[in-house]
Amino acid sequence: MSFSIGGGGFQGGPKGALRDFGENVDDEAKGQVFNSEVVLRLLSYLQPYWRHMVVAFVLMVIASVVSVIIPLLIRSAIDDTIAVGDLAGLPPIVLAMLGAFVVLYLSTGGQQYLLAFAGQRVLTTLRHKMTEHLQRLPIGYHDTHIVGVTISRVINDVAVINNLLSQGLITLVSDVMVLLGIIIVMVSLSPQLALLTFTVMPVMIAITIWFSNHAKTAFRQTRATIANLVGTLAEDIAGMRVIQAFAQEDSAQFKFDTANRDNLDAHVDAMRLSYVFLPSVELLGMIATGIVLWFGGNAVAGDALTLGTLVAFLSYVTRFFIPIRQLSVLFTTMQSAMAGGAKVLELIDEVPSVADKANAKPMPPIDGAVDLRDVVFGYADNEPVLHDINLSIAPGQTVALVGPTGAGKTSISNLVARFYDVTSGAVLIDGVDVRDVAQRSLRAQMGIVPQDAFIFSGTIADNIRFGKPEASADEVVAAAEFANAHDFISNLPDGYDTEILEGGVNLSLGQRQLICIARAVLADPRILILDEATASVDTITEALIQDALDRLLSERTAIVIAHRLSTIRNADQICVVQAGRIVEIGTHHELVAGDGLYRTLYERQFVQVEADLA
Ligand code: DCP
Ligand code: MG
Repeated sequence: MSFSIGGGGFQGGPKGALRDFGENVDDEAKGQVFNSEVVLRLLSYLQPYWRHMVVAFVLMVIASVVSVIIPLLIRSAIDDTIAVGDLAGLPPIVLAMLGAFVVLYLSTGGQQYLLAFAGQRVLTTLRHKMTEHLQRLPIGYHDTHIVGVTISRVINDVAVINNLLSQGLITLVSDVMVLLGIIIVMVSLSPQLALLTFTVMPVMIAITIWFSNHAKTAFRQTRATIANLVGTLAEDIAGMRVIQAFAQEDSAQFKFDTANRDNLDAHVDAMRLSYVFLPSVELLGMIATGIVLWFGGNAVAGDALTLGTLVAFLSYVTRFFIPIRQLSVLFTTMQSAMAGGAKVLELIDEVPSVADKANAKPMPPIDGAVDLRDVVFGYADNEPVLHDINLSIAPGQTVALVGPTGAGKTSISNLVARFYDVTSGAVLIDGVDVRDVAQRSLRAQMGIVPQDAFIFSGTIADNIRFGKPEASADEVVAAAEFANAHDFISNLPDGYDTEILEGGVNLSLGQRQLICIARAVLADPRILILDEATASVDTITEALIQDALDRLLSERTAIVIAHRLSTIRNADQICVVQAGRIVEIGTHHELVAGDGLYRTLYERQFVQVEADLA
């Protein structure tokens, strides 16, 4: 018994089923390594932990200096004691080395701890900020953004930023410091050997540039493919019922496998680069060591160099390549952090298309008059789906919106709840333009019973008091009684404390509807928007729901996207919507007496049913 075939529901507009989930590919294509705006803004999140960062920085400087000093101690041990046969000087040097290692150990450990401490807190703050903002963003945003990708933003992208802020920047500074320190010490120990070591540098620079360029593409690819994978998975899980119903497991699996394989290929590519690059750096280090050993050995034999200096030098050559290797890996971390950071900031900066005015006042207690005046509205610019809507509802009246699917019924109700703003014209409640008041104060006085009877995980009582968390147990029971839900709830083993699983799957659809009605009853809104569910339930439940709805609708202004004949008949006004326009308005008797769309729809859908029932 339905005037419209299939309903849009309040939660979601039509979402493109087959979309490319890797929406961040284009942005990452820029592959920026450093975006000062992104870094500065992200750094501001570290500000509350500046003390931690300062201490971490100091510890980092200490660790860098100590690590540069240790080979000098070895040199001293060889040249000043072992080589001259004066072993008395050896123990202090060994002790000094031990001390240096302890300092290195403590400073590195402390630094890691402080960075992790601050980094994890920034991560938490960013996630808080993002979800807070997501809640502020209008339904229009959520209707047009892919759930999986948004989740990926809040979880994955934030984690890359954490890598950058906590580890990355400090590693960058410390690597550069160590590198400079080593170069200075090497040059001062033996300029000739230092120059010989640096002969491998051009090759080193060349392969680093090669690696970075390829890594840019490879890592971009891994991130794009993982976004696609998450998106595909999220959609498959959400659509599992349909997949199984149409026995399309194989094609869904194939689609997922394709995404999965793309991700694998991207990772293998990226890893292959590392397999080539890192050993190449290793090899260059070996070549440099060979050069130093050869020329340095000759120099020691010719008394141009002390043995200790040679040993220290060899140690520096080995160390020299560690920061270089780390820096090139860091390079890719920075790239993903810049791309991820830009995405995170974009979300935080997203300007709500439905926003409170600066001087928005709270909506005064609502009496219940609703007026739509010359309303034009479209979801996309220049594509109006509602034209010249004029509708006036007196306080306490029930208006039934009927009409073919896609006519604009849900859209009209979306405007009254201000989920969207009109393109032109105005929606007035008690004569107040809904755009002039604070959204939350407006919606707090409105009740919405969505078509899909959305239930949260938690207990039944939690769900009923969702709109009024402070409600007492008695109030919850009273609301359930009013909504005809009390009987079935009391028959459950745990009654009102029954734990509901995510999506309310352990309740029947009819039970979920009754709970949603109880939720609206408890909130006692002055204006109620009801998207009647079309799903049929058994006749007893149907009667319970009907009875509950009748009581819920009386005494308040109600806009009902109606499918039940009884709701339509009892309505004070029936508003027939077709192709975005109100084509007929009147009571059931008036409209049936006419010969418009209502009468056609009525005869086609209900007369036969009534005859059957008679
Ligand atoms: N529309 C859109 N973007 C959205 C929601 C809807 O472009 N996020 C379009 C689809 C329809 C038109 O707006 O062409 C009207 O959609 P409604 O959801 O308002 O239609 P109804 O509620 O009348 O249809 P149904 O009975 O199927 O729920
Ligand atoms: Mg609809």
